[in-house]
Amino acid sequence: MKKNIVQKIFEAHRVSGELEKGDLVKLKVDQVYTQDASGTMTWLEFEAMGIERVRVPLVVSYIDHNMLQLDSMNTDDHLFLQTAAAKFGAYFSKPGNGICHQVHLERFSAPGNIAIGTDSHTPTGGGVGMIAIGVGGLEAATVMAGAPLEIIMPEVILVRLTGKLQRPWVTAMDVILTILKRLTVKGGVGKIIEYGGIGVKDLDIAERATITNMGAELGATTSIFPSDEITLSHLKSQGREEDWVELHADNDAKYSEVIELDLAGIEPMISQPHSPDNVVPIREVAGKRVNQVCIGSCTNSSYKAMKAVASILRGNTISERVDLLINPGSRQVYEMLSREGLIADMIAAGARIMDASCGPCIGMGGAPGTGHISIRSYNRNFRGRSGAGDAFVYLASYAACAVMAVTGEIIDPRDVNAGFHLAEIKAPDRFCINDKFIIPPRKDTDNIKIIKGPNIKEVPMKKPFGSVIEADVLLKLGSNITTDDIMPAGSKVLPLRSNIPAISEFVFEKVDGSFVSRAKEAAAKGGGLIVGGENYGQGSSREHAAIAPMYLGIQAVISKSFARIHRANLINFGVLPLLFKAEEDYDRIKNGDRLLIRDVPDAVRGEQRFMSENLTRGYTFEVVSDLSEREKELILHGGLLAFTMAMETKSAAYLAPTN
Ligand code: MIC
Ligand code: SF4
Repeated sequence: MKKNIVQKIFEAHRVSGELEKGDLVKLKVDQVYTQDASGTMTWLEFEAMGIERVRVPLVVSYIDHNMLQLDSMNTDDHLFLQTAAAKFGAYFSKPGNGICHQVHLERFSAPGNIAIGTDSHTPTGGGVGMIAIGVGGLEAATVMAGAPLEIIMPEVILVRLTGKLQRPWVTAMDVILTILKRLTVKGGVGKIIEYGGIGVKDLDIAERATITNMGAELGATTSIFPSDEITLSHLKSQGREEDWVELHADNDAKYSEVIELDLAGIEPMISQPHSPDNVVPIREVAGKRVNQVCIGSCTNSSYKAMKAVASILRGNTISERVDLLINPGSRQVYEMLSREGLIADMIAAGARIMDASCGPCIGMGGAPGTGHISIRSYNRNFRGRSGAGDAFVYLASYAACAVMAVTGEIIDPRDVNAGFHLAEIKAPDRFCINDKFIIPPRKDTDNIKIIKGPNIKEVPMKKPFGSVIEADVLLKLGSNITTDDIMPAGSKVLPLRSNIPAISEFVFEKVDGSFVSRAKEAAAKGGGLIVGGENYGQGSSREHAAIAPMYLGIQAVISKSFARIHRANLINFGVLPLLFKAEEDYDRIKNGDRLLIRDVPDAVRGEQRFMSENLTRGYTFEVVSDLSEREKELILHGGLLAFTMAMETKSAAYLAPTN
């Protein structure tokens, strides 16, 4: 049978299941990585499972998100993560080494491997032909404990690239923004996007990684490129050519859909507030005054991107009204730019150079001013994510960002008459390799003590369901609700990631300031319910968007559809993801209605149809669930952790070593 790349990698890793769309597939995992914002919970969960050492060939714990040290909380968490990595057998990437996805791409990504990461942009690794999937922390902890990864087989679609990018002002960012415009933030749900066609040869690894990174914004399970000579030269330049395997789809391999994209037709694009798919050609919004420009993030902070930015800024001065913030993606990138004098070019132009970290992308500093326009080379522009609720965040390529920092207005770089030079940049033959701060796993772990600061609290668990759920609808929401809406990030909230009681005070803070107090009142009367539209929980992998509502007493979310990672997180923490059987029932429910959902455990075990009643308005309706057999077990136990801990031996079915 002719196979696509996804089928080839899945087959080589299959533990069980058919590779047919909708089937439950269990896969052996080669690599797991965590980052600090989601990692504290993940490692606490791993510790709670009582396993002595990770049972996956490669595990890396990165520090990149919670880098502001306003008090002792983030620093304490870093020490916890460092000591946990030492104790449990993971590499530890110190603060300053860079953004997990960029560092992983440089130092660990391997074609043909399967990696999971506790961050939604893990698919960045698809740029080198690796299946890289973002998951919730508990999912990752379970895999680190030796369980296979379980996923419902997505459909595989092909994006066939033809032509060449018309350089110099069109970049890979414009490619993925064009795809987002076409497919929207829901367009990739339930899908893996495979890239192919002759145009692939025109894209280097940094460009491919930008495209797979932002596949997360399409809602795709992951995205992947072939592994070819370009992949080989990337690995060679990182001193890792032994990790190379060639990977191509067979001629006539089958896909559920084929999308044609001519690279030559792509022009500079921009995503307008407040959704990454709100994309137009830059020319359509030209002329608006710009207050802030931020360049970096896991989408656009490679050596190539940064070198291009330096070449644009060299000899120029940024506009008086613009604040320009630049985060190199990794220590490797930062060191190389510094040695070549490129940081000096940026500084001379007026840029502020920040840590090699996520920074303003997750509201860790760099918040725009009131009502300001911020242009960012990042991947998400959800309202409030920047730290300023009324700011207008646009997303564009690093090249367009650099130009706009100088002009002080939104402009298509092709329309700037003179004064800008964008050098043609080739990936170097050899990157500067310095792994001294990626601390390898220790063998002698007996005397290692895991150090926990006072802000680190235990992982809470949910009680299993009684026979009915009788609860109030605490919040009715529209479509495309993000995890940033549910559980905000930013400098004030992120340090509380290891403390669920404290972080739960911020649930839906930016959407409805009285949600938490209503939830607390409701907790005494059977808990609460949330009603959502399509694609509930899109965006990040943060399981806090499930744990904190659970902690506040949320029993179920009833929605038209769910984003993949968030749905899994709800189930992992024992919250029922329910679907409206009839669309009009969504319209009929109002905020504050009291609902009765009958025979919950029986319905979960049986046909997953839940007879429900709106006690406030006096009508009955049906909601359903689509839980797999495993998910049913998890829900009935109150979640994955409760399930795992309820098992007599830690090595029963779900933790059976797979390697
Ligand atoms: C994000 O970009 O939203 C984050 C912060 O990286 C999240 C992870 C988290 O919230 O810990 C993600 O993308 O998964
Ligand atoms: Fe960090 Fe932003 Fe990338 Fe998330 S999207 S990993 S916050 S740089």
